[in-house]
Amino acid sequence: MDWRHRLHGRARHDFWRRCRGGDHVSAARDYIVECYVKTNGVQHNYNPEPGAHGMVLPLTVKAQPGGMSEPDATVTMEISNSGYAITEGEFAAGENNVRIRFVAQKLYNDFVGHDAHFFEITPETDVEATAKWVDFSPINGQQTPAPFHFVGGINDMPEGSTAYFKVRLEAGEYGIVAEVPNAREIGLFKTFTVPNN
Ligand SMILES: [Cu+2]
Repeated sequence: MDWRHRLHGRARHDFWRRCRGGDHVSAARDYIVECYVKTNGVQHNYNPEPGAHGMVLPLTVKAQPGGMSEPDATVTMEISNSGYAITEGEFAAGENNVRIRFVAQKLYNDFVGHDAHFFEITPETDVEATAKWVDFSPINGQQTPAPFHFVGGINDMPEGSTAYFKVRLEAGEYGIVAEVPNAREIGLFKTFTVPNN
């Protein structure tokens, strides 16, 4: 999977409502994974003609528990209304097993909520442009090519849930941003340094 093509489930809003209502998933559910990054103004989930975009994938989650154990985490980060906080461990050079706790969640007026997208900061990186790019609602939002190199992350999930992902980092500077309007101004933005081992 190409992480630069972020994947979203359009069904997630329905998922949110069910989770908030305490109606835990007890039957098989169908979902759609989609990419809504834009190229030449066209979102990738759109399929105007054969061979064009159409980055959508239907999938079914079975009701039977998968029996998987909780993944290990080398660093734990919480996302709340006030931003990101590392609560256990730290980012290091090499592979990081990241646990994200969605302590608070809400929908912003671009229909997206708190999430965490990691990008490299080099002397050439325009951090302000990057923080704005991830908001898809402006006409140039999430339009390829991105002004930064995206290394990994996790999309919005319901409040109270926990997500896991792996990210391989080299020593250097990184940023984390949420794809909501004015993310940097409202604090859904953080930078961190990975030291040389
Ligand atoms: Cu795409």
